[in-house]
Amino acid sequence: MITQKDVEFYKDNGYLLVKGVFNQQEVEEMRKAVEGIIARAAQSKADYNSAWQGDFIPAEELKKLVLKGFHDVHYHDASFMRAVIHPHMTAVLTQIIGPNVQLHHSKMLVKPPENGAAFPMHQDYPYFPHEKHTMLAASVHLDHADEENGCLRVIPGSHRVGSLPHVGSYYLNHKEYPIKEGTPCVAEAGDVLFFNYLTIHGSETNRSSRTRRNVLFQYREASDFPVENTHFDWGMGLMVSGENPNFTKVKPEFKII
Ligand SMILES: O=C(O)CCC(=O)C(=O)O
Repeated sequence: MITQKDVEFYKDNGYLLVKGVFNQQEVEEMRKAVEGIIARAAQSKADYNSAWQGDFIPAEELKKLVLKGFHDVHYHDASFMRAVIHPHMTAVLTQIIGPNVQLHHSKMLVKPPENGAAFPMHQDYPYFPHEKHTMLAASVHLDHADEENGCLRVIPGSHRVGSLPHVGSYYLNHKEYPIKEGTPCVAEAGDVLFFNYLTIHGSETNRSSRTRRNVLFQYREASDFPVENTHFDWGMGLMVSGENPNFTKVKPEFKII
């Protein structure tokens, strides 16, 4: 799926856009699954607005922004589980992470037209710090994403700077790191943007008349352990590729609620 040059690009820049990881039919299946989650959430009155809060946008504007965000999507619909372990996906992951790859968590991010919420620039590292920094996001595009509908933006090479102080541990100072200065990653439905959890990224408001739907899977190398007891999601540690050299070290505990 990718060449050695792509692997070098990822190592140098901290991100890689891979075209055509999923075909039209697979994209359609995931779009339907996203709609299903939104419909069931509305029915069960669990339909929260997950838009980021903070001073990175004027308060009046922030009030209008909407984000449909749900975690653990592979527990909502089987199409996402198929995507998590899709052979095209694992082909890329094993080249940029190594033979043994685990899922950390999954989520969906739907930015509705006109007022789809922005993401201030941030690193994912403070949310789930790990020892070896192998953690990366694979953001699966379910729509064409461009500057108008708030595509992902990255700061190439920023993963090499290490972890930076975040405002209230959520995002970077927006005056120092304005969203618009990130490199826009224009993508088609079916493309996947891979980026390391130290790579600075974010996205602008969706001001277009088009929805921007993404599903995001976080993966890590199987012997890369968390350094803090934070951010536990269902399915954390599922083997996506290879074998688990340390299975005795981790035992998930579940509580039925
Ligand atoms: O999808 C986006 O626009 C941003 C997602 C993001 O920054 C995140 O989930 O950490």
